[in-house]
Amino acid sequence: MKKPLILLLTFLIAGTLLAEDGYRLWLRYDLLSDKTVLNKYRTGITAIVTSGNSATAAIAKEELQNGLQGLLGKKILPANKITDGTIVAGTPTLKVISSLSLGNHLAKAGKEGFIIISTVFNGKKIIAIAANTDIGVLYGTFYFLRLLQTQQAIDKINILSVPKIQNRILNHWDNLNRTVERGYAGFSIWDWHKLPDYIDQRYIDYARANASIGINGTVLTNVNANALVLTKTYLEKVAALANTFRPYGIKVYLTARFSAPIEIGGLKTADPLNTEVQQWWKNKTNEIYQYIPDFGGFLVKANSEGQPGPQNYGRSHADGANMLADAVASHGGIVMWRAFVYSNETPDDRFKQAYNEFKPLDGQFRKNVLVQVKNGPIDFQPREPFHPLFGAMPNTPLMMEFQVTQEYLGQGTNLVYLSTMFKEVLDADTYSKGKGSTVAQIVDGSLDGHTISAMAGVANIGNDRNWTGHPFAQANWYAYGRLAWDHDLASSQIADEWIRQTFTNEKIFVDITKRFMLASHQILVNYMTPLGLNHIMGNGHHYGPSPWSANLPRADWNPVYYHRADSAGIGFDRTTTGSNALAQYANEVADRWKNVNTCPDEYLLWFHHVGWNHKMRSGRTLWEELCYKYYEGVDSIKAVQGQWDKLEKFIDKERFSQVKMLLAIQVNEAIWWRNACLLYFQTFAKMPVPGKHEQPDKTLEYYKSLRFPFAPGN
Ligand code: GCV
Repeated sequence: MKKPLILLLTFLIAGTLLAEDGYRLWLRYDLLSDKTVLNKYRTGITAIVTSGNSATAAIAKEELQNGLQGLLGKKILPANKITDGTIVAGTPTLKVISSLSLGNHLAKAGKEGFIIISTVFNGKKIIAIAANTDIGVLYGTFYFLRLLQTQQAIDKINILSVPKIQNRILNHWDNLNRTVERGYAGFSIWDWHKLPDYIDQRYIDYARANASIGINGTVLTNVNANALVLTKTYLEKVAALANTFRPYGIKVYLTARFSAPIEIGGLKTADPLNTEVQQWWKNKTNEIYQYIPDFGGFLVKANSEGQPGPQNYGRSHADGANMLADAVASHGGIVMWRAFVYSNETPDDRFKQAYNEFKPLDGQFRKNVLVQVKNGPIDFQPREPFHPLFGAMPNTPLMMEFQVTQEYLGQGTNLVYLSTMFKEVLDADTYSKGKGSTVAQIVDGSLDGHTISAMAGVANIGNDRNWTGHPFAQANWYAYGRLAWDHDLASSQIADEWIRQTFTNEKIFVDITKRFMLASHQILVNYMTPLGLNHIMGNGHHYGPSPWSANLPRADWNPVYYHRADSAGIGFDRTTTGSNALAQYANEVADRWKNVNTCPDEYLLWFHHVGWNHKMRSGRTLWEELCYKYYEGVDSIKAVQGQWDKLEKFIDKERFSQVKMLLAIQVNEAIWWRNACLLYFQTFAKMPVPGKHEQPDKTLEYYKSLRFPFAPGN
């Protein structure tokens, strides 16, 4: 081969290897750029000693070796002897760990927690990553590598980290035909057709990524469930996935279609009080556990949006959940029963319906049932007040359901960091047991003394090369996992870690990116649904604005049901003069929100029908404020676009230009939202958009005419 050709090939291969296609997520382990930090690490870390023979222990060891080699640019070898700078990662089966007198701390670490401590053993300076179990060691290893990736000092570490929530779960809304409901990152990563024989490397990398942020469960299938997944053919496939995930500490769960006894069992009924039905579920569950001995349990959407459920037989949600709970109980399984219910036929505010149905059932569920509640009362809107069920069912473990996929938050094209939104809900004070009764304390079980706890995040993962479509959507997967482990973490810390690991430790890049990530949720709310507007998006696919929609078959699917704009004003009166949904909250919360003058601006139109000329805190009228917010949203995202352009030199070309193109789309979509909504609401307010703003350049008719028959995720 001629020299230039060899050179060209070498260049091409190197180019391919270096391509940043986003596949490596936050686990890139590239050589650290800060030479001072690098030298410190290189002298401070000399060898590793690990324990255990399990697959999990082997993964921890490999992760540590690979991570150190990548970050430090040198091989750190396993040793038999402790020397200065040894990293000892293991359980008390390792003599070094047992002799460190970590007893008390280890007792607190429980089954999954870990300790990382820089200490001295036999006169040698070491760093110990200690845990009671191999999975704890793996979590600690990831944590330690994160410290290095983010260039933290390691000479005086003393960390005890224990998950606050037991079951930290992803919910995949993945169908057996590989489409993903509300998925914006391609098709499902589960290749059902090739399973169980073909184990895609992605399954392993998925498990590793989840373990790195502490996620320990995955519901493989859509809550709009297909009973076929419970048949032998599919259970073999599920078992293959479960086997792949197990060493990473991840349990598999399935969605149970309530009518499965009829559809795949040949029974005439699925009535939960029918003994044949009960027996069918027991047998089915026993069969599942034969395939998957550590099967986590079932997630159920029942009597909601057309899904079958116990109410088809005049039974309650508790009857349905308890039947399944009895079937999995002896195997240690749980049932996650969703509270996302509302009915068009019920002549009451949709906001109130889940509470009305579930609160009376408090205390009636079996011990292994968790009621899974969305963060807000309607449906993952850009901003919702916390769900009134949090605080209303002290005798039932309530789990949080967040939506990580951005169904209502810009789908595949908008850069929105969701951690601030998650935190807003977790930190909300329900006052259910006096001041300081936060949603987080209800979810982690500490407020009401529950022994099981869980959090679910509707996954944003697909088979796109970079997993999540938008490069910044990876941050939402990451943030969800980190918060499920520790809901006290600050969104800024999570963003900081994620940016440094995913892109670079360069200070300017980190500072600027972090700033706009932290602002991004409010920016989106401003240009989509300011001041408490909600559910005004396109029909079915939920893409783009459509506040005028009024012709869907169900009143509670129409945007006009939610914003209630008329010549007098806009917003949903949920005070005593309206639906009185506020009565579902503790007095302290309701009292603040029921008064138009004390209700925070961000929730105003959630609870009040407000006159167009109402004076806001800012001194502007409501109409002016609405215009102001929409314009502020667009201006802010344009500013983000400008900031991103300045960051080009700090990162790779691929991801830089992907984000640049997506931001251009986002700016256009923000302008679309602003113009379409203001032109429409103006037909009621009958006032001009204040003059200093650039005026909409298209007509309302134009915006109304737009159609998106193939919008993704629908
Ligand atoms: C899985 C919303 C979504 C549906 C989703 C449903 C749910 O209505 O638009 O796609 O169905 O929530 O959470 O069950």
